[in-house]
Amino acid sequence: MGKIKIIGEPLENIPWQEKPENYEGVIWRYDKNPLTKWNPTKRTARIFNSAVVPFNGEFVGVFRADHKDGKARLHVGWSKDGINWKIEDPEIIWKDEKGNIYQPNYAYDPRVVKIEDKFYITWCTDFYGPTIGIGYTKDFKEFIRMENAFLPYNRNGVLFPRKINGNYVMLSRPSDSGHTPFGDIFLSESKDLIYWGRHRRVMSRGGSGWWQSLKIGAGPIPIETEEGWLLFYHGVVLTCNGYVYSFGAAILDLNNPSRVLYRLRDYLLTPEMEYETVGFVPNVAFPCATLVDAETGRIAIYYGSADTYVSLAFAYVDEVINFVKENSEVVPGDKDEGR
Ligand code: BMA
Repeated sequence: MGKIKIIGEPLENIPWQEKPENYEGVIWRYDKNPLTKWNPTKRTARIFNSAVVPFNGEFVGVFRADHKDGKARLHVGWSKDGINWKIEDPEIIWKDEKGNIYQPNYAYDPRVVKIEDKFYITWCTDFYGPTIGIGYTKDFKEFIRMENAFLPYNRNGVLFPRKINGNYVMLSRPSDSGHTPFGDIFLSESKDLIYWGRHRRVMSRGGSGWWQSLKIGAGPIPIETEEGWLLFYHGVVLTCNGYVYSFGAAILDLNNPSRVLYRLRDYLLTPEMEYETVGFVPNVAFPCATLVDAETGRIAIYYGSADTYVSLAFAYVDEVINFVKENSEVVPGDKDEGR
């Protein structure tokens, strides 16, 4: 049993592999990565940056699937073990709350979270440029799309798994219409998931760690722990060969998550393996989901690799939190409320 507790449900069948012997890091990769291959379904070329949740004793996911026309769309996938996935070939069809088709032009980098009786999905959608789309499902068969959460341009919309002080809370990363060469993580609140306000800056790029010097963006749904919200996030550095995406972690205040308590100076995982360094976009490790077992403190992290594959890594919550605390460097202003 981990010393620092996750506040949440047990997940006995969490996909899991023990840490390799003599391994020094706090995150280790699944030794049979990647979980998906090139051309995984008839109409899709690559499936990566995707989100999974427990469902009826098994697992379901919303997958980012780039079709053979090069455009990103969302597909549902099913799995008994969280490792072997059967991904549907047709994309998700969205309807609005009146039942009319409301299909995004493109859709990518989904996150999924269960709040009360619904699974909410946020993704990067086309609204005269990229911004945050939001919708929900109860059964992963019918999908209701709500009004777009934010104005363009924005990406990496990530909901907290419960209301905080009576409001829904969403992290996001204001951006530009292209391959944004800047970016900090902000937070917005809402009473109804329609009207958003009380915007705060959570954390900014930079610090002495170059891996997060260009931009940062929230990754999976934050994990509630006794020590605060554990947030895995991606950080980007610009090299002579383009952007390199790594990921790290931060701990946010439980009652006021715009305050960063601790934040890693060094990355947790950076592209090293061939399935991370070689692919459609080389050198990308982009986490979008975790499964957590509150009983044992186990965390399974799903991350997109090289914009080509879904990959999996593992960690124990107490090891990650202790590592973040021991190697923390909070960038000026991150500890503040940010208003
Ligand atoms: C970002 C997003 C991600 C992608 C990354 C690297 O802007 O589009 O989906 O993984 O670039 O290409």
